[in-house]
Amino acid sequence: MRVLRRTLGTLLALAAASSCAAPHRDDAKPAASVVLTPYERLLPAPASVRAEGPGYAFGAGTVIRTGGPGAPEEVRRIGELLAEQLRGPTGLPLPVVDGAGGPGGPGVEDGDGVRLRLDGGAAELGEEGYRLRTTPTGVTLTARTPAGLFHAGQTLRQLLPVRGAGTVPGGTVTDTPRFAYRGAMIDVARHHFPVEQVKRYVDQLAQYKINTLHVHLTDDQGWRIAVDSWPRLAEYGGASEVGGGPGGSWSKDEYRDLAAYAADRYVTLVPEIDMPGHVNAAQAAYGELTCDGKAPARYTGIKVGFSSLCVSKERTYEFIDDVLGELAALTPGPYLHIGGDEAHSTPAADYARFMDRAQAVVARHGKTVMAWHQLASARPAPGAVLQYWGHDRTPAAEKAAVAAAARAGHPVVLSPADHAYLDMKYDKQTRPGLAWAGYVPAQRAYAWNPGSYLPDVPESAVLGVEAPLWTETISTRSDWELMAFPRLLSLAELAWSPSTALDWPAHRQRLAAQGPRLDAQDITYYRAPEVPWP
Ligand code: TNX
Repeated sequence: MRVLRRTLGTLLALAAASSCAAPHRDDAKPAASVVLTPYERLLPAPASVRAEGPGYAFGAGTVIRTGGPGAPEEVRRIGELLAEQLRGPTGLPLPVVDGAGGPGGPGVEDGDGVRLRLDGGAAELGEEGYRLRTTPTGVTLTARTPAGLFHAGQTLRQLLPVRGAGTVPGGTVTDTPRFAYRGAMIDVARHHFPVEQVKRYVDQLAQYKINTLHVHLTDDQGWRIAVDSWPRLAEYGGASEVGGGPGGSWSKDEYRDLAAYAADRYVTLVPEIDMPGHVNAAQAAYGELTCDGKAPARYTGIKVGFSSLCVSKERTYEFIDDVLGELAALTPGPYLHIGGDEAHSTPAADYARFMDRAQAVVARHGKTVMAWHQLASARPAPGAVLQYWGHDRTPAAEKAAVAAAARAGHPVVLSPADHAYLDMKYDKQTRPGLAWAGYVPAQRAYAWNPGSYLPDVPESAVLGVEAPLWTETISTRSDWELMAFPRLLSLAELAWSPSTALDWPAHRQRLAAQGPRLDAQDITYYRAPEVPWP
């Protein structure tokens, strides 16, 4: 038996010494494109691959089997979704059958095809891991949880050709994620986007095993979610956006529909109501939310840090209780994000006082607080998750406050702006985007190690990573995708793959191999010059 654990790094005999992409090496230069095997193309790189024996050829008779009698309905649903995702590219009918009713005959579970199996005993696969085993009779996906089965299906998609049926090579992929929180964020406040566009992003994220979508729902320029007890928030506060466009907002039914769509793809939504700053749209709708009681005009520029809720007014806390209460009821996931960034118009003592009360409101509604890392310098509540968004030039004291919070048990999500911000321009030619944290070329998105990025924040304190996309300069689907792709894929790999698999020369080949898949899905992406696109 030939046991093979090929990382592309070894294959290319490049950078054998590096376990993580180093930022300043020659490999920013263009590379030649290399033809990869299907296993080598997988992105994020799996934890382990053993290529072995002949593979399974998809054909007209291939069925998707979702288990015998007693298999949970959820497995059936995962099988249906996988079939849908595979039918287009393969051109095959791919009926979904349960073990008892398939062409293999009554009681037969082991017929040819794709088999989905939940195995509660597969402890080594954890909460989201899976095994994908391919022999000439079929492909068996095994996981301890439905989420793991779903991820296995996404791996299978990548093992098949971009177009046509093809053969999945023989062997076994055994794969578990490095981090539990693998996130992206979309700012629907600076520009309004319809739920349909966000669903499209959910599909793109899930494909690369990203499991969290943080939705920045409110900011100075717009309030995008209906709140029954304060209807003018969405009606008036939603009718604006950067640049003076009409804006818009989502009804609760639309939000529920999005949350359910995401949940079906094992993506959890983290809704954010940013406070005590970034609230001009709310104050424009309700003057009582300011200290002097006067509603400001709506704002369509891109400055930050000028608005603040009135910390000394009780009405402020009735407002956040109503808003967070309604949002908690809409939210299946554990977290409510309460922002807390750039509160430049809120004195530090007021900020801490306000955040104490806001965190208590979140807890009262049964959710866990998530906030930008400025909360670390106030008083984060037990269990609160801090999202770090600093960069190379962030003062050491600010990083130290995050490290101290991590030591006190606060999980940290890393979104370093000079690596993970998808709204930073790739270079000076990039038309959309900002550059306050510097340019973020494709390689830079990959060139950091979340496990050792922040001084004194050990990997064990890192819940995961998130790639935010702020939309001050982004108002179309194609600009959104242009900024996200390919950098989002690099973040996805940092979040999922073991640190030993991280290697830029290999990763850029994997990125290149995704190009035709992105093309086939009509996803706009930046043809980053460091990547040897075919
Ligand atoms: C900083 S990141 C912000 C946002 C801006 C973004 C633009 C963060 C927590 N606050 O308000 O949209 O920069 O890159």
